[in-house]
Amino acid sequence: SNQNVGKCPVGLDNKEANFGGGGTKNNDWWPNDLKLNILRQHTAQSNPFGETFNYAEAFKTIDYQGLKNDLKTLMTDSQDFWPADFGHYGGFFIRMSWHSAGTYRVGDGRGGGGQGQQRFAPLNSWPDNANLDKARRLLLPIKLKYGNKLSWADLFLLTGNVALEDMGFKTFGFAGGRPDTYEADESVYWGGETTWLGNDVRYSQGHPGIAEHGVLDGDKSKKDHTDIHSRDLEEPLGASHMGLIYVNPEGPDGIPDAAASAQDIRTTFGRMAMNDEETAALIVGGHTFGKTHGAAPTETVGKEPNAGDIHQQGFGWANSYKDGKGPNAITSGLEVTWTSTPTKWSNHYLEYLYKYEWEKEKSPAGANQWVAKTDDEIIPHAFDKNKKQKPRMLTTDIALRVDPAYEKITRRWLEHPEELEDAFARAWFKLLHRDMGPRTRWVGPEIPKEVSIWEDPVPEVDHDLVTESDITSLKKELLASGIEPATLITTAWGAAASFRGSDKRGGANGARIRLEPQKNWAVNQPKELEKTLTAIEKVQSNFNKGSKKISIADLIVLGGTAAVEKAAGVSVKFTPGRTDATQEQTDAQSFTHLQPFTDGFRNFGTSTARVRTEQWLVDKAHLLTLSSPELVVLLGGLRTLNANWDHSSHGVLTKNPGKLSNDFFVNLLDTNLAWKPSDESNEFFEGFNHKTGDKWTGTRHDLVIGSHPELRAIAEVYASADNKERFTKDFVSAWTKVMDLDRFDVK
Ligand code: HEB
Repeated sequence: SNQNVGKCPVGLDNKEANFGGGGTKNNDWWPNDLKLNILRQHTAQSNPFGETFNYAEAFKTIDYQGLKNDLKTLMTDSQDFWPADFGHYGGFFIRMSWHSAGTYRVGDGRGGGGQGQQRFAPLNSWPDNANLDKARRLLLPIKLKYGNKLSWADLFLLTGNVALEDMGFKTFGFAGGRPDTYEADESVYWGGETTWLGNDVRYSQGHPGIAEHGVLDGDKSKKDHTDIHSRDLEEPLGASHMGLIYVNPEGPDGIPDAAASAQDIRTTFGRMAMNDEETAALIVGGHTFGKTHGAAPTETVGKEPNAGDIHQQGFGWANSYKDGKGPNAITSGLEVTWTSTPTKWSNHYLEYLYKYEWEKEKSPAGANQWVAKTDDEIIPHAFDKNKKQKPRMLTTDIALRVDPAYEKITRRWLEHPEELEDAFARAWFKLLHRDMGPRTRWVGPEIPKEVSIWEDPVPEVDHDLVTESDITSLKKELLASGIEPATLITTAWGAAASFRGSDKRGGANGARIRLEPQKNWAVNQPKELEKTLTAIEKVQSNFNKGSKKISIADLIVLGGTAAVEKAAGVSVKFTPGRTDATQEQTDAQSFTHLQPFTDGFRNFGTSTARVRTEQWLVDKAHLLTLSSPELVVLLGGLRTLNANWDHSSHGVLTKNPGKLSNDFFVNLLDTNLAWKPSDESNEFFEGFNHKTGDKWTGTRHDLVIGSHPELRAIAEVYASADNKERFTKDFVSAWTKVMDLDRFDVK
């Protein structure tokens, strides 16, 4: 009999449950275990569409105008379960879109609106996303109507765009094509804090947060202004607190210091790849619309969706203050309406910001906010046509006036609203599309013609592609060009493996490995790279003398592919069609974020302050969209190809370096091999096989393949006597996959 029968199961935690995946688990016993789970997310096992559904193709057939009309109708179709402020949901939906896209951070390209992640924890329950559960639910009828042709990811963003248009703003355009995921993305580091709105971890590595320096507001002698102005937000985070999209609206750590708040804004929006002008445009443009919600103290607000009761059906933040909605809604606890026309595009936000002087006040919920020093009651009430109010702002709004750089920009827009319009349109479009990758992934009738530099554009192919026989002769020339095969391989790898699946930037296309900053990255061995590129250019200029043309980007990949083919003894697929970008088409500063700290596949780099070498390896594999078998086969295979970044022999566990074989696995798993650390760092190791007398060296990248039970299990497959062919086949297909990661033009 079931011992739980008769007990109330509510409140039973997972560890206690004796079925359904309960019990004490590996992660409880060994929290430091290397996790591979991020390499097997979003597979057919969680996705009801399986593997074959092509969302972009489906979106192409949607009734786009019908969809936009439905969204426009919804804007003013106020629903009882969550009535629209001022009779228009526009502001609410803009906030939903912005919070969907705004989690993007350029440091690792993760976050962002590309997967519809706002439906899942933790994002669905972040304090900053309070009540957006209602915004998403308002969209459900439209989602169900358009079904497979419309992902939630696209819908969240398109809705914000349509909201802007419906309120009189001309947008820069819109592109669809973001397929949904069906589980939480576990790959994103949101911070190490265990409390909502905490920031004890993210600032603890650099300058401390001001919280530890006493209260800033009030006694000047007690405060340490230098710290707040220089506190270091850990990479790659883009928010000042756990559970916020960017910064605390009340000011740093809740302290209403607008100048200090500007610093936090600059840092966090910078992590989103926005400069001062883009940042100011987004905040000004966004807060031209809608209002904040803090009718009363927040005690009446219930738990977030992910902690909610089963009968709430995914809703959270139930509010028992009066009817808990409309004029009684409590979201941020702030109570501000910025402009006199919160459902119309205008320049009122800046007009008021500069027309009035501002003083601190507390919202009805007790939060720090600002009110105009005036008797002008010009702001409408969201639900009572007869009520008028004074203009109000958040500390982060005041920051746009007190910070000298933001002030310069916003004063110019005060005089030239058309420049604000242009800046906001562009910044908003960038916000929504930044993580989509090249425009070959974009679909729909509203794609702007104008190409932006942040798209990392590559020229279009303007010539006939090479034929099979051209490819054969070019391979011969590349192999005879005097460049070592191993160098051809590392160069091709270096170009292609700059790709990251998170925001789909990088990759071999564009041949940006020959441009700033990539050509100077240590991992790319700048001096040697220069020689290699010179030799490749020679092959190119010989070939391009004829009627056909080939790009450097194609030749870089073809060189590596030819070398792999020779080393493997089987043919390796090559898909031409890459083009070469210019330095002018390349935002060098923005590309610095793609520089790898480590690349285990080239045996480059070691642990950093917060990340073990092998965790970097898994992280890199995730950015390359590799599965764990692909990680293992590529690493082991590349070692036998002698493809270490610095030509070291770490992990080259073969007597025949340069020949593709499963020797790495065979030798690593040899029972007679014993390793010991070769220095204090515990990063480098010496191996001695007391039976064969072989001596090897290796790094943590190499040894983790033999020590982690799951990676080892895969290594055993590739070491098996009957799997030599499988090994070669799997290596070659993983190699081709990496070479073509950025080829959305042919996928
Ligand atoms: Fe914002 C709202 C904050 C930015 C748009 N905002 C809001 C709020 C807050 C905030 C607190 C309220 C919520 C409630 O409901 O209560 N923001 C903020 C901050 C920042 C921002 C701190 C940074 C500085 N925004 C932003 C941006 C945008 C926006 C960028 C866009 C573009 N918001 C917005 C809107 C709203 C808000 C539209 C309204 C909503 C409604 O109406 O509902």
